[in-house]
Amino acid sequence: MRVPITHKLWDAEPVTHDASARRAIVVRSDGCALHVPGAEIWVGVRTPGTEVAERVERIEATLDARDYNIVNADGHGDSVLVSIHDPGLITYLQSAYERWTDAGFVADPGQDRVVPYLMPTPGMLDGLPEREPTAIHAAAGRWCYDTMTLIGPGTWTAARAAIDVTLTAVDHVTKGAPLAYALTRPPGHHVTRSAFGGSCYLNNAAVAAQALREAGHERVAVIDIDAHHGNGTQAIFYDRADVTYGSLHIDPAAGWFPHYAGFADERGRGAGTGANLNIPLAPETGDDLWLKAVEQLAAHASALQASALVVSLGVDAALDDPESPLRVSVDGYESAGRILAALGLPTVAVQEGGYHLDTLGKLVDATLTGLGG
Ligand code: SP5
Ligand code: ZN
Repeated sequence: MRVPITHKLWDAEPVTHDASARRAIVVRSDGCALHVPGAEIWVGVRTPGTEVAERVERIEATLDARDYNIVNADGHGDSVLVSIHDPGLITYLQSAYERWTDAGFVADPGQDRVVPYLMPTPGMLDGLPEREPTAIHAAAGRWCYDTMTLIGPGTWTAARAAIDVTLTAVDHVTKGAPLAYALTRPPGHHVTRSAFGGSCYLNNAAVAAQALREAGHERVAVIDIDAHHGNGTQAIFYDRADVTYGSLHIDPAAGWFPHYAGFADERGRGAGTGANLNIPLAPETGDDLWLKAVEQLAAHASALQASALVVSLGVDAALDDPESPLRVSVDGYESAGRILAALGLPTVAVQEGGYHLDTLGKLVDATLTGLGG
């Protein structure tokens, strides 16, 4: 799994990695640790959050020990972000925690995170305009579609830092690096243009794809190997032919998040018809079938003639992961990386889910090793 250590005989300095391999540049930010979920409220029960800062700390520690080139993110403006998300969502995320504390909810009724209580579903509005409510406790359901994705004091800073990490990784690739990895947190693929959820606040992978488009790539493929369907990324590009989305994931029809999206008959709409590909998998699926699906996703990206690749790199399909019933091995992740590397495209890998702290680092290292070709 590790890149073999080689020594050039004519050189005093040991060369730690094969120079021909596409060794990932790793981009990170201190800001990404500042989001503390506090809890996830699931079926009304407050349980400990699983999307914790220790996830990125563990991944970085492993990559650091394996001599990746790790760099800090550079600051970037909002231009790509506002082309992906509704400005109302951005303004809401930026201000929600302060509005919540100003309204006194931390003391009374004793809730230290922004939690929705009312969601204006299409059925409730029945054609009425989706107004911006005055009360923060009502606004909390205007932009968020679940009760698991809470907002605390560092949430906005972390989500915005993840965008800087992502855009810095894109910069490396547009300047000629073959492979960059954005060590993002919080993750992003469940966020649509105007609604967040699934432990995600801003869609990092969608921002990466759009930034690659703006850097001159005519067609960008997003391949999502997170255990869950990336309903947000799918929705953002559903009508477009210039950014294709392919995902393999635990079958929503088997009762898994995001429940309402990720079905095989979702193929895109209008100009995007045929550009979207979903491969739902049964619980307990292991390496063989999972890798066959990865091959199908690679073939789809290749057939649509993408010139750049974004990998939504969730490692929660792993055997030990508590959030999905898929059973992919560390070697399976390395093989997935190799299959995608064979496309020969400049690649930005963006961290999504993965919740088993003890194995996160080696799963990511294995995938990046495979992506290195
Ligand atoms: C980015 C990502 O992987 N998001 C996945 C979010 C899916 N969460 C679904 C949670 C379903 C209920 N889990 C119960 C655990 C209670 N803490
Ligand atoms: Zn996931």
